[in-house]
Amino acid sequence: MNNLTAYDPEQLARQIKTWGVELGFADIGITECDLSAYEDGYFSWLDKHFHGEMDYMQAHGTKRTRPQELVPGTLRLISVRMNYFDGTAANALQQLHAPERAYISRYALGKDYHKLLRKRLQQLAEKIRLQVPDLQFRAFTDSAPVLEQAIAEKSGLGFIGKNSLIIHPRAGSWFFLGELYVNLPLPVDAPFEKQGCGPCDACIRECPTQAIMENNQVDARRCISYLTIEYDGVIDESLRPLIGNRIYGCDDCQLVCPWNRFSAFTNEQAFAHRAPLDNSELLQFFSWTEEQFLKHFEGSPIRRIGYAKWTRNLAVALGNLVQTNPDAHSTHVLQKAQQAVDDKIGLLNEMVDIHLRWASERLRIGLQQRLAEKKPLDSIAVELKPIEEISPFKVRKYHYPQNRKAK
Ligand code: B12
Ligand code: SF4
Ligand code: SF4
Repeated sequence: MNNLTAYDPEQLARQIKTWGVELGFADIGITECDLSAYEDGYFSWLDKHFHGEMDYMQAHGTKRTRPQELVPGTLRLISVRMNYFDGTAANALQQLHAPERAYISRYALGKDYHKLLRKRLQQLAEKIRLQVPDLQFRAFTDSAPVLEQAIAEKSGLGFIGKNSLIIHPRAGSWFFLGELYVNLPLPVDAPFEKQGCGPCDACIRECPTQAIMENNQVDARRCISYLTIEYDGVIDESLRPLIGNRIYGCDDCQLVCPWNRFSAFTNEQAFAHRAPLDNSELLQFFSWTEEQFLKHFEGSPIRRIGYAKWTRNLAVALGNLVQTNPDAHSTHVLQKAQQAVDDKIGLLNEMVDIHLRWASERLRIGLQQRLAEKKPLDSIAVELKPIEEISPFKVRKYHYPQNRKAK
């Protein structure tokens, strides 16, 4: 530990921020290890079983809220954020409001972020070690019992919004978080003390499954992100229609957030969208074999969910095609969808089959109704429901980064 005194902490903290930016981080903050203000919130979330089947969220006791229990000797937490919104990807709203198309959350259109962020954090630590050879550190991103949002808020990277995400008033929320736990007594940054949502509650109102509960805690069991990515089982039948065409994750509580007008696009080539992920039809994805799935998703976070859950999610979205407007085009799509769904029943496992049978039945009933109700185009046009009443394919005000057109 001798060398720990041989540097100027103020100067090193400034250098860490400069190096961090050079390594592609959009912001870097430093805080100490006392997360006690967040401990009750975290345990009350667990007590309500809002974590669902994410056992890893409760497996580590107080290690998540007490950094020194996870990494003894830690004195400071360096929090970083990296933008991931790719401004060149197809428009999220258009994809979200076209039920025959597949919506994939913006963070998953490019390469998996875990490796990239950890590598950059490692590089940052190596630069610090050149100045302080006795540096001890651990690098994390979404990979260990770390309370990333609490650390980011305390480090001054943003406030925890009502949607429970870190939001910076000048940078929105389209970024990943990562941390370095270090044994250096660096000066700390001012925390974000003011919650910046004010009277806005757009995310709470717009959440398709009403997953944002009191105290702005997200009940993961209702959240589409959990249901389509983390959850391995049978999705509750009452929630399936609300999922719409979101086949991997969900962004609605960020798309509606006014602070995201101020977010910036990513500069990382790794997060650039891979065609056709940003702009594909459900049936195109559904036609992929397991081999094609594995090939297309090499290096992508989507590969982690496996082919069975991928098929389950697509089955739910195909079953939701019946929520589209009853025009001739969609009737044709329904017929194709039902055939494709029926062809996959019995090929994977019972969990997937339950969703396939559900989709098939909905498509069958939807088709029957449409064929029985065949009316001249004019009368259909008169009877069309306003699209904003058709949940979950809502058309409301969404906020894109302002520089969207600049690229
Ligand atoms: C578990 C998890 C999920 C779960 C649960 C989400 C949740 N809100 O808890 C699911 C699978 C649903 C999920 C979804 C998503 N996630 Co996620 N997820 C995590 C993970 C692993 C842990 C989050 C956690 O600790 N939750 C526990 C609860 C208790 O935390 P909380 O609600 O924020 O509560 C805190 C405070 O609000 C406060 N508090 C809570 N209740 C109360 C009550 C009172 C009275 C008070 C005073 C305080 C208080 O204390 C709590 C502790 O800090 C983190 C990575 C990490 N290791 O931290 C990523 C992380 C939060 N996820 C991330 C992302 C990007 C997403 C998605 C956008 C992905 C997508 N597009 O589908 C969605 C967004 C959904 C949403 N609105 O949260 C990013 C967020 C980046 C950012 N800008 O903040 C993270 C940080 C991953 C990363 N490294 O970048 N996620
Ligand atoms: S990610 Fe989607 S389902 Fe989850 S809280 Fe946000 S809007 Fe609701
Ligand atoms: S949508 Fe409104 S309430 Fe929700 S996080 Fe953004 S500012 Fe806060």
